[in-house]
Amino acid sequence: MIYNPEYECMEREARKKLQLASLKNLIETLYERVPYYRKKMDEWGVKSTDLHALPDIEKFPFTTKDDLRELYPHGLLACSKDKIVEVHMSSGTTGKPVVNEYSQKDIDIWREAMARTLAGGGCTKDDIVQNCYGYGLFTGGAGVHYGALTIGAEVLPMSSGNTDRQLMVMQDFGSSMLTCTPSYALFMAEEAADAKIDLQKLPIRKGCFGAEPWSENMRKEIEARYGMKAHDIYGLTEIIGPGVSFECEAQNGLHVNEDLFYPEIIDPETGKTLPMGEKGELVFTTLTKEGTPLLRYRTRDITCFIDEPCRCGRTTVKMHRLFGRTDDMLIIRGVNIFPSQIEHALFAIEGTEPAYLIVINRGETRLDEIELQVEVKQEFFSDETRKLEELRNRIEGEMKSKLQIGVKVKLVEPKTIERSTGKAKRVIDNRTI
Ligand code: DLL
Repeated sequence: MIYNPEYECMEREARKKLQLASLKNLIETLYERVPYYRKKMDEWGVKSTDLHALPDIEKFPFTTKDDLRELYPHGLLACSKDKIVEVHMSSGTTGKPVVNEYSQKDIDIWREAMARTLAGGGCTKDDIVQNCYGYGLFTGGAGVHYGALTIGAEVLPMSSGNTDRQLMVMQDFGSSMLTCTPSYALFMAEEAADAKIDLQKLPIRKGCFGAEPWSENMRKEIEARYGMKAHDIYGLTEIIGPGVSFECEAQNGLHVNEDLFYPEIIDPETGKTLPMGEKGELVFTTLTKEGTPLLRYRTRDITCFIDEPCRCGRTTVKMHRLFGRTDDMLIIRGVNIFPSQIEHALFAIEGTEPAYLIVINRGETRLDEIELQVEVKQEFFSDETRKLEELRNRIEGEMKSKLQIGVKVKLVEPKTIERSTGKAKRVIDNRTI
């Protein structure tokens, strides 16, 4: 279902005109109201009058996560403080959190963006949405909640965790749509299997998953276990939360809500815009936000645009599911490795469970070593050790051929790797430089 055909299926040239007008307006507002942007634009020697066509955006300065941290908590506010009605934050692993301060207009934008997102995943007013994204400062819970209400669906505001209760509610209230991180969806499925709950027999038929990296194989696993269609949804606190881009029924790339968020892909080293289709860092400008609008925000997420007509009828550009982040790239003995590559290779191997942990140590010889802990099916532990040995060798062989570097594999019993009800932690880096 397309929630807002007028904007989602808009003729492309008309959308470009709209984007240009919004962008001019935004730049003027930022220059007038946010001292930080005024200073930066003055330093770069650019004014809103320098924007004649969309590609002129390249003349304007970027905003980075470090800028946001430095300006914590209110340094990027572009409207009067009394207009703010809600605040969300994301903490990350280091430093001050990044903040998004929403005016009522921003909440309305978010509702719209999330209604489109959930509709892309098949949500209608007849659905019962079991929302297991965390409620609180995290944007997942509130974002899905607003979107579902906007569509007119029923929401079960579960938040994350308490899996027994999640499964009870899922059965007793007949949830038809699930929203949570993909790793939590799989964890719930494992718990359901242990409790002899047959998910296939429940009405749960669709899901919108995101907030962390996941792979095509993980999608297949979720779809098979629940008997559902699983859709990827993307967003970040700084821009709006979830609702920036989402998959439609084609499940082949995520449509960007382009009339609200202007996307660019740049070379992370040089900052130059890359030609259509090339992989690089995703950058967003919020076109209509009022509270904390951002100009050319560098997300550190790596993807590419897919610029081909989509069978769903939406005309918005699509982004490929994320390949990784500029900052989660591991450099092991000079080789660049993304955790997503490890996951991809692992999921193709029969016998492994969808839980793994990458541990990086600096070995005795001062060389970096990757230990990959992988859960395997219980039967491998009850069978002869030869089978375990064979599986371990297979995984090690596969990793070597895919990553061009040796990985030590440790097979562990099911459920020994710690599960998260929110974003999964996949890497432990024990190196001290
Ligand atoms: O994770 C917003 C969100 C909530 C998105 C619920 C989808 C569903 P943050 O906590 O600020 O916001 O984290 C944003 O998470 O820059 C990506 O690196 C990662 N991320 C978000 N969605 C996806 C996805 C929310 N679908 C950061 N695939 C982003 C891979 C994702 N990574």
